[in-house]
Amino acid sequence: SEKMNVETDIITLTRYILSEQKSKAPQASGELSLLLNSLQFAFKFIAHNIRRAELINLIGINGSANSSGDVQKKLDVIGDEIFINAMKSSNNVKVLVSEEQEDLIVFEGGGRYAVCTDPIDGSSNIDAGVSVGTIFGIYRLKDDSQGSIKDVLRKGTEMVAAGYTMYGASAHLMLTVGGSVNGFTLDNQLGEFILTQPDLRIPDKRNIYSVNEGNSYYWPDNIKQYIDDLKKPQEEFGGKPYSARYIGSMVADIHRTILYGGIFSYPADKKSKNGKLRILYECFPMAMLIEKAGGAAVNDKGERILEITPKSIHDRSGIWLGSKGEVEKFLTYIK
Ligand code: AHM
Ligand code: MG
Repeated sequence: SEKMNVETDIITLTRYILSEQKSKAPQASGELSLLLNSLQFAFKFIAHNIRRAELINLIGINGSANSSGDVQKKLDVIGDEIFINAMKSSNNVKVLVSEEQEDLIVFEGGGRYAVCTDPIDGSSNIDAGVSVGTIFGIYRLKDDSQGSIKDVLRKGTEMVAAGYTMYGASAHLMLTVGGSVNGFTLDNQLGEFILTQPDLRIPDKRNIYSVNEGNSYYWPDNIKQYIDDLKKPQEEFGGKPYSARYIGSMVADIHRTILYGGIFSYPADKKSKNGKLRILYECFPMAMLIEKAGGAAVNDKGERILEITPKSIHDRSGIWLGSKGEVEKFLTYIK
């Protein structure tokens, strides 16, 4: 008979979620597991549409205008709709905050969780084929909550889970449900996320910095000084200076930072007085992932990002995150 080298006992995301629930919270109702299952459906559906959109753009599958003359929806709108529908039908989400929605959404019925998301972050990069992603953070509602803005205007330390899915050559999901960080890769043929990077740890140091230096004219002096110093030969890195790496798509820049180490930043400056990145669905989930992987995440004052309490759902913050040693070096530049 034919012999094949096939792994027959792979760990899918569903299997991982169920075994986590069994081992860490045997008494749990399974609501979070069901919610995570709805999330993974949203990721697959968005990934599918991003792949299709690339083809449609390149070879014009539908022609420039479709036959009924409908205006074709932009990918961020499609992503937002997919996400909202998946969360609504999961029956376990009461409150949803989306970058694409000015107000929070409260679902009738709903469940015991609040989800904050940027459904397609970095969408300005899509036409160039650069990776974009979905970022998400999850809170459990307080026992007496009926579902309101109070459920999400909380410290990041109160999140029960967070992560992102990056849509590149394949879709990569990085997830923490409070313990370690695990990486999953979508097998398109199987339609399953497979555990490919268990218990990810970010390197303690690495000579890579990731920031939009085009804004440096507007930076305060201490940030200019810090970045200038990184360009000098570094004794601890064999005399080499830092390398600059900036994709301009947060998920892709954070993905590299988790895997290789280094520091990523989007500071506040004279032009963007509160920074650019949003606390609830950009800064918090990435900060939780980075911390759970052994790194650090602070704001421009050097305060821990996850200790901030946002005042409104679209609040922004300056952010510095990555390898612990790199964030500590940055902190020495703050008076
Ligand atoms: P968006 O939510 O409008 O897509 O903006 C967020 C993106 C991040 O992915 C990325 O880190 C940042 O904006 C890049 O901004 P800039 O082009 O100013 O460097
Ligand atoms: Mg965004």
